[in-house]
Amino acid sequence: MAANLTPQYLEAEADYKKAQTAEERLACLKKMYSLLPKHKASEKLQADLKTKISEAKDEVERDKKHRRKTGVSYKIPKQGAGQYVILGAPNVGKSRLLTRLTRAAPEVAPYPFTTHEPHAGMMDWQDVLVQLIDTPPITADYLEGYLPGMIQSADAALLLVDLGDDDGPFAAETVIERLAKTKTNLVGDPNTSGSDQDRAAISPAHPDARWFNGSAFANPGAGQFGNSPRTIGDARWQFRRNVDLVFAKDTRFAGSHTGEVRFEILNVTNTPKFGNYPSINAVNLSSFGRVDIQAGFMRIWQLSFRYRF
Ligand SMILES: Nc1nc2c(ncn2[C@@H]2O[C@H](COP(=O)(O)OP(=O)(O)OP(=O)(O)O)[C@@H](O)[C@H]2O)c(=O)[nH]1
Ligand SMILES: [Mg+2]
Repeated sequence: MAANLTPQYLEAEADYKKAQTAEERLACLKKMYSLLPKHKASEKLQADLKTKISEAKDEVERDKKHRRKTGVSYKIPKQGAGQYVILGAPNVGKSRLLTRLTRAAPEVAPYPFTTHEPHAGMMDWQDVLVQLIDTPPITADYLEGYLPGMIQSADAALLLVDLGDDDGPFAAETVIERLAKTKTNLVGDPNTSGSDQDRAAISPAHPDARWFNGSAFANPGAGQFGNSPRTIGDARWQFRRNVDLVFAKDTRFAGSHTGEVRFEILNVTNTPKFGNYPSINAVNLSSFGRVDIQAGFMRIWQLSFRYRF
């Protein structure tokens, strides 16, 4: 059965796909819901929209609660016939390209990591103006948090490769791989049950335990960005308990000379803290969600003597 979607609905849907923030997505979803013809054939779509609306509401709430104190986000309003983001590894000439094609003047320098924020410029092309955005570089370890959203909402992305450099193609491949890792689809509840100890794969009693449920995440597929939020506030985390015990005794010797005897027990309750190796915890690996090393230290006893003069 066809849902007979109206042009207004399709327009709202197009806006939704371009939305850059959770708030914008929520507004578009509400509009789509109000424009959706309500009948039997659109029941599934109605339900989908309701789920998406409630997810977007959660995301807006989470963003409000966990708004980063540091870090920045850039939103560049679209201008002209289309918005094109210039991407690439460090020092491939992204900023130079912008200076050649537009009147923008980002810093161009012979060393990597020159650009720290996006710069937009308008390029004349035939009889229209096209918006180009120069961006900070991307490497395996470095990706500005706002970039995936910016790319997602742009009309296209240009990947610049420095063919004058033997490593150029590999650096470009790294950019693609890094972007592919940005987000997954959230398709279930990532929480697992049991105590912290039950959820860690450290004990021989449950070597395959999962800290969180890896199958709650799905790969969105090549060239697609996932819909999972940047942080999942309701996923369970370990409450870190650490109690240190210190006894210290000062003794005064002649004049200003003092001695101090300290007896310390660090992590007196011997409560473990868990961690993992980030490099083996990618979403497509079978070990995803597994926590199998201890991040903190076991109980430490130390006796020290300090002489001050
Ligand atoms: N020979 C040659 N040099 C170029 C070309 N494009 C850029 N360069 C030089 O390469 C260096 C890096 O250029 P940028 O435009 O700063 O490179 P970028 O990709 O913006 O670098 P980051 O901002 O650090 O990522 C500069 O010294 C440029 O003059 C080119 O097409 N040919
Ligand atoms: Mg640059």
